[in-house]
Amino acid sequence: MKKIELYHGDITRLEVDAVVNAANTTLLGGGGVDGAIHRAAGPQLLAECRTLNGCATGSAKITKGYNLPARFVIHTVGPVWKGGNHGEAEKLASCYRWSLQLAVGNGLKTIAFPNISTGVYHFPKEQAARIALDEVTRFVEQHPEIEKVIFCVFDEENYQIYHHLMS
Ligand code: AR6
Repeated sequence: MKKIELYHGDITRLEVDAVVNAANTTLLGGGGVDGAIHRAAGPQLLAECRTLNGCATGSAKITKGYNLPARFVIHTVGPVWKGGNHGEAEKLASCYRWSLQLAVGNGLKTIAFPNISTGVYHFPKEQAARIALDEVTRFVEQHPEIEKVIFCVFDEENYQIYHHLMS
């Protein structure tokens, strides 16, 4: 069975141990996938996020999933694209690694990622997809306890990129 899957749709619908949120350093909500996750999880998610004191770019923190079908939310903060010479690639790779490390540390086996930084943070989509696939592939090879990683793509452009890279 393949451990890495592609799903085209809304991450808030996925029944997994954890969905990853593409948050900002405040962890206090925003637009895009962050807004969708907070709306679907309900106000208790924001209440728990307020206790976390934010999160650094490239790092991740975990909360419960509240009204989501997912049991947990892993909030990570992707880099804002500033042309590519500001450590953006390494910071994006770090988001995927930290999120997976948190999942393993909490005994979670199934995890879904959105396309971190490729919305309002403007990271080039194909480069971001290659980084995401490289990091996740390497991690699951080294951590057999992870059973499934889903790349949840929402927009058509990301879907075409992932479909091509994964086939
Ligand atoms: N399910 C899955 N993916 C989604 C959904 C959804 N419901 N909605 C959007 N996407 P973005 P960023 C995809 O802008 O670039 C927020 O305001 C979307 O198609 O959500 O990391 C935060 O608070 C895109 O491919 O996140 C931060 O301030 C991907 O999610 C900032 O945006 C990421 O787009 C983070 O920016």
